[in-house]
Formats: sequence, C-alpha cells, structure tokens
Amino acid sequence: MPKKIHLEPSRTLMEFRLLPGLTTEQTLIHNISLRTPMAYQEEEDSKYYLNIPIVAAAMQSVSGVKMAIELAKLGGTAFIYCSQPIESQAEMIRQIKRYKAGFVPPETVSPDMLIRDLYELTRQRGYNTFPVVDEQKHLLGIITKNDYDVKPHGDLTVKERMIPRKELTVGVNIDNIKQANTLLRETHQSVLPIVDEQDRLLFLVFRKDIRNHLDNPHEILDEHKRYFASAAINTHDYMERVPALVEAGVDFLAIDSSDGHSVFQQKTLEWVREHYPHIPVMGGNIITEDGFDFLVEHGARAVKVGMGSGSICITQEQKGTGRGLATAIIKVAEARDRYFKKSGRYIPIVADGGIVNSKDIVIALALGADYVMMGRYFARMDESPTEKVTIHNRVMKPYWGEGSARAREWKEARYHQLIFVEGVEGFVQYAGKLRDNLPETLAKIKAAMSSVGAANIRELHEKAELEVVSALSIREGKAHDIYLPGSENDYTAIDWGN
Ligand code: RVP
Repeated sequence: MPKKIHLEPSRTLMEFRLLPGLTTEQTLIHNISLRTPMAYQEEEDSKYYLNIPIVAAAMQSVSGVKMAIELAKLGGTAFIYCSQPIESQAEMIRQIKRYKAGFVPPETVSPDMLIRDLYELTRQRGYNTFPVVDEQKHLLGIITKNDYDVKPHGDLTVKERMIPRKELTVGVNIDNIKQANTLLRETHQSVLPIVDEQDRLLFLVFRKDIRNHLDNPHEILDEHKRYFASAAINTHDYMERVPALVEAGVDFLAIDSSDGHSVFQQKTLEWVREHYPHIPVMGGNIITEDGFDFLVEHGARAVKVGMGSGSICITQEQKGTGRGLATAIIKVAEARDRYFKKSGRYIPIVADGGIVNSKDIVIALALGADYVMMGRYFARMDESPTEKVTIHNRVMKPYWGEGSARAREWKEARYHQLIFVEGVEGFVQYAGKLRDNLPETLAKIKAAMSSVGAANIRELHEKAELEVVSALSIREGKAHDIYLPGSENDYTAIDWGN
C-alpha cells in the first residue's frame, strides 16, 4: 500500500476565482501597496523587501544582467541563472553591482597624487570625477577633467588643481535621491558629494543619474545604493560558487531544483548558513507541507513552491511527480502559517511555474503566496537575453527550460547526467519593453485587491474568499455569443437565436 493516497484532485490556478469584498477609500487602487517580504530576516532590513510581488526565473533565456537591472529598477528582482560557469555568473553579479544606481560609492584619490598619475587612472577607469580625501576619508575637494590639462599640469599635485571643499555644496547624511536633487539643482556642480556628520565622504550623486532615478520610485537597492542582485545556486558546486557570488556582491540566493525536498538542499542550506549567515537562501522547489518544514528547519529563509507546472516543464509527464500549483500553494501556505504561529518567524513562500498573467498572479497571492516567480512572462520582453526571430509573420523570442537539452548542455559537460530531459525548447510572442508591460499587469493586480478590499498583500491573505469554478463557468467568463472580427473565435458556435 502507498503511504497515502489523496483522492481529491489537485487544483490549478485557472480553476479559481475571487469573490469581491468591501472596497473602501483605503483600498482604492492608488492606496494599494504591493510591497512584500522577500526572505525572513532576524533583524528588520528594508533591503529584503520587494516593491512588486514578482521575480524573474533563474533561466538562461530569462534572467541576464539587463533583466536584473531593469527589474530591480521597477521593484522586483531577477535570479541570475546558475547553469553557467561560476566565474561568468559572478561576473554578471559584478556587472549589476557596478551599474550606477544614483548613490555611487566613490573611488577616491589622495591630495598628493600627481596629475600625471590621475590622468592615467582616469584612462584606466573610464570616468573623470574623483573626490579627494585624507587618510580618515575627510572630504578635501573634487577634481574632474575640467580642472587640469595633463601637459602643463602633469607635475602638479591634485590638491593644487582640485575644487576645494569650501567651494563645494555637499549633502550631509542624505539617502534620498529627491533631497539630493533639490540640493544639486541650486548649484553649478555636476556631482554632489554626500558626507557624514564628521565630513567623511560616503557617496557621490551625479546630476545625470538623478533623472533616471526619479523615474524609478520603486527600485530595490542594497546598503551601498547599488542595485539588489539575486542568483541561483545548485547543490553540487556551492562550496565554490557561493563564495564567488558573495565576493561579487550577491544579496540573495536561491537553490535551483525541481525537487528541493532533499538532503542535498539540507547540506547546501547549512553550509551557507554557517559560512555566510548574512545572505538569505531560498530553498525549493517543494509542493508539500513536509517539504516546507524540512527546508525551514535546515535554514531556508524563503521557500519556492511548484513542481511540473511551468510552461516549458515536462517533469510531470516524464516522472509522474508534481501537483497542481494552486493546491501546492494552499498546502504550503498552511505549513507557513503554522510555523509562524509556533515560532514567530514568517517565511515568505514563492509560487513558481505556470503563472501566465495578472489573473494567475492574483489567485496565487490570494491563495497565500507572498510573491510569484515567472519565466515565460519575462522571456517575451526586450530585456531577456535572447534575439528576436520571425515565425509565421510573428515576432517571437526563444524560450527554453533549464531542464531542456539546450540548457543542460553546460551541466552535462560537468556532471554527465543527461538520460532524459524535463523541459522543452520553443518560442514566445515578443512583447516589447518590460517597462511598457509591467504597469498593466500591476494595475490589474491592484484592481483585484481593491475589489477584495485588501490594501496590501498581507490583507489579501486574510480577506480573500475564493471559489472553484466549473469549466462552463470559465467559458461564461470570456466574451461569448458575439462575433469578434479579427479574432479566431468560432463563428459557427454562436447561438444566433433569441
Ligand atoms: P513559466 O513561468 O510557466 O514559464 O515557468 C517558469 C518556471 O518553470 C521556472 O521558474 C522553473 O521553476 C520551472 N522550470 C524551468 N525550467 C524548467 C524545465 O526545463 N523543466 N522548469
């Protein structure tokens, strides 16, 4: 006899609809917050919050540097895939961290440096503005390429050509781009140094970066005002991969596996907790309460839920393992709430695989997910790492699973494992820029929350009332019994009678 047989069929997100609750002024769309915890933290740290409940999957055809930067600007995060050599993944993290996020941790020069050497440094680094500090980091001045000419000034020192501190406007302990903008606007400087109360230099804010930042009020930054960076790891080479990623500046790790309920994840979680306790790790994927309890017991600070439901995933077909994503979320959310009651530790859960659009996102959140991970959604965007192709007169982008032969080529060379595939390779319809698509998705999520009467995701968990719908009721929910010119709906199936 099997250990247990569940005779109730498992449910997919498509089978649920939300019932409306009381909408109030507080739950009008412009008052709704989509902020949500990314990972459990011992001490509150605003760094580990998403401003939108959406992250991009750790996949070769989804999450490269461009996607990671753009999504961080828009309030989410993209997990840089680990199906690549350690050094190239670490380099991607470095590129995200080097990208200017408004407050730049500056490279400084000493007042006694020769202009000739400064010129050389400028050429090596590719930037022209250097703050000048003493050994205790006190700001002494700023020097830019406008302040010297290497031929006549080569033998002079930096302090002889710099703009001295007394002539500079600075911001004291400012960490808000709007405040920096207000100060900079009144000066003729192209850069605003930010100092602490002792006049020690903290950051530079460049005038040209400010516009960019005012356009991104939801961006996710680390404590050095660089973009937040997430990466996937595996249970094979974590002892080498994690140190390289941490060195590169990674903020959040996720163990990438279609079946995370394993002693290999336990070992990985425990090792990272011992060596890098400040870096949270997401465990997964799991679909049972036992899976959740196991990962959390061994140190997972977020847990990813879903098996076999992804658009490119054939795990269920190949191995017979899996569960409808809705049922998986319901069960794991129960385990999460039980654990929270018992321990006071709230471990966010992430719904992953087969989430197609805003309607699916809303149902996943209402069932208890704290945020969702998507692959297909992001693969369609300009920022995914693939090139556009035209097929049947439609512009498309390639999209392939991490378990497909194409993605596993890299792994096979290392682990010689390819006996069968768990993913397919295909195309998705090109959608344009992420920035042009995301607002509509978020507006629909907020509109649903407004109907439920939930001002934030926590309230959505508490107030949502859902119902399973029949196949006919799903049909009723679409446009029907009307001929839609240009659409592929079936003209002959329309009831033209009274
Ligand atoms: P989707 O958003 O439906 O495209 O699903 C993406 C998810 O599918 C990923 O986050 C991952 O969990 C899963 N995946 C990725 N590759 C494969 C595979 O090859 N089977 N599955």
